[in-house]
Parts: sequence; structure tokens; C-alpha cells
Amino acid sequence: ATWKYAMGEGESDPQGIYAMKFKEEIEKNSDHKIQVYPVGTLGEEADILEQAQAGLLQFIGQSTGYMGASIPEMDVFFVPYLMPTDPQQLDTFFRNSKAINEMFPEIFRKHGLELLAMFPEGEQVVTTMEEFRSPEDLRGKKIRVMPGSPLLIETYRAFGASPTPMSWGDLIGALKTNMVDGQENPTVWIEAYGLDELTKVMTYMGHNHFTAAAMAESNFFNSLSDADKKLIKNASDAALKHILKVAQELDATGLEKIKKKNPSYKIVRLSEKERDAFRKRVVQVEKSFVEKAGKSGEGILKQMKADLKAAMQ
Ligand code: 6CS
Repeated sequence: ATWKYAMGEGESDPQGIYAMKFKEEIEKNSDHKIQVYPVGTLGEEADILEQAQAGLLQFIGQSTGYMGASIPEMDVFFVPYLMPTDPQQLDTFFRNSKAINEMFPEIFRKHGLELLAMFPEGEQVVTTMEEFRSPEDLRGKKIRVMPGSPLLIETYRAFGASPTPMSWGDLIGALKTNMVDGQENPTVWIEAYGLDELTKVMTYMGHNHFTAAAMAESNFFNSLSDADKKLIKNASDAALKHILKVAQELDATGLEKIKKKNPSYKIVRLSEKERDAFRKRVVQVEKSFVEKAGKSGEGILKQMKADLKAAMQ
């Protein structure tokens, strides 16, 4: 059969690299074919999530920032200052985490989705027109955030900014017309889509890490033979292994490429003391996550913390 796979990124971006490896493995080991649809071809990320849940797509790749509104537990990835920034620790976390590998698959099933993999794409870095060092500097600044995460909006509000949720497809235009003063994304994405050229400063706040997920639609997945389920599981494991390695490299080269291409671009790494001022403002965001995501969310958060602790040893 030919299976449809839509995603929130292009073929050479991390979600695309995962998808292309997945496709390669499926096609190498079976007679099935995968048709890949990069972002934009079937709509924005929110659209493809709905299309998958309606049974129109068999596989999707999604950014967590588009999922929290429909799967509240996914907003755990936006509890500020929860995720480490060290790539090695993140790698260990994603490979071994019980929250990721055992608890989230159960949650996804309740939403008609079979979770295949989750992986990091790099630290979220903020690009703005003006330099900022404190919440006071950020006051009232319109920062574009991904549209599907209530917690992300709350975080930027707590930082003092004026969060502006919008889909990826609208961001370039919004930056060009000064509808927003900045945005956040990993360096691989900032570089690939020239977001550095549309802003003046890039700031590492250490508050968050970009996470993506790949999944199948449940009715489709459950109707498959055991052999095909195994085929998908193996292809997804191979693709995950591949992307965990490549995404780390891309995150590092993203920064190098920005520096080379745009030497006058200002790159700021906030000090621990500067970060403390932001950290203090967002302590209640974690509580708000638990309020929104309920008992199940509380369980995920607790397990994530235990998994992170283990990964950071
Ligand atoms: O900012 C966004 O919306 C996009 N950023 C990345 C890194 N991937 C896809 C997502 O849509």
C-alpha cells in the first residue's frame, strides 16, 4: 500500500530527516510505499494533526508546540527550565525516559494516535530586533510563539513579554512587517529559514528545548498485521537512532553557519544571574501545567523529573 506521511517541516529539516529515513527503511524492507508531505503542502501543523485524527493520513510528524492544546500533557515540554540544554544529557534522556517511552504512548492512544518517537531539535533561542537582558527589557515586546501551547503563552507573559501565537506559515511575513518583535526556534531552523536575517539579536535564555514527535493514526495502525506493525516499529527505531545523532550535529552547525553567514549578528548568552530573574517569574507556570493537565499531567511531570535526574548523572 501507499501510506501518507505529513510533517511540520521540510525534507532536510530534523522532522524531514527522520521521515525520509523512516520511508527508506519501510520501502527497503517491504512492498509498501511512503508518500511524504512537507509542511505547507497539506496545510499547517494544526491541520495535519486534525487530518490524521480524521483518518486521512497514516503518519504525521509534529512539533510539541502545536500539540498541547489538544493533548494537554504534551505541554510538559514547555515547563520552563525543566529540560537540560546539554545535548548528551538530552540524548540519554530521550533514549531511556520512561515518561517518553512508556507513559506518552498510552496518552497518545487516548487521542487516536500511536506514538512512534520523540526527539530534540535543539535549544530554543530567542531572536529579537533589540537586545534584552532582563524581564524589564522584554516588557511588552511581541514575541511570536507556536500556536498550540497554552503554557508557552503563559511563560512569555510571565517573562513580561506580549506573546503572539501564530503558525509557522505566517511568521516570516509578521517579522518583515514588524507585526512581531521576535520569535523563538532552534538554531538549525533559524539558519535554514533566514530568521537571523530578519532580526538583530539572538539570545540563549536556557528556558526550553525544541521537541518533535512522530506518530501513526491508531485505527490504521491497529488494523495492520503483526508483521507490518513490526516493520513500522523497526523503521521508526532506525529513524530515531539516526535523527538523535544528526539533530545534535545540526544544532551545533546551525550556530556556526549563522556566525559565518551573518558576522554582525549579535549573539547573547544570558548569565546564570540574568537567567535567575527570568526563572523567578515563571515558577508558577509549572503549577499551571498541573492544573491544566490534571492527574495524568502531574504523573508525567514527576516521571520526567526522575528520568531527567537519571540522565543528568
Ligand atoms: O516555529 C515553528 O512553528 C516551526 N519550528 C520548527 C523548528 N519546526 C516546525 C515548526 O512549525
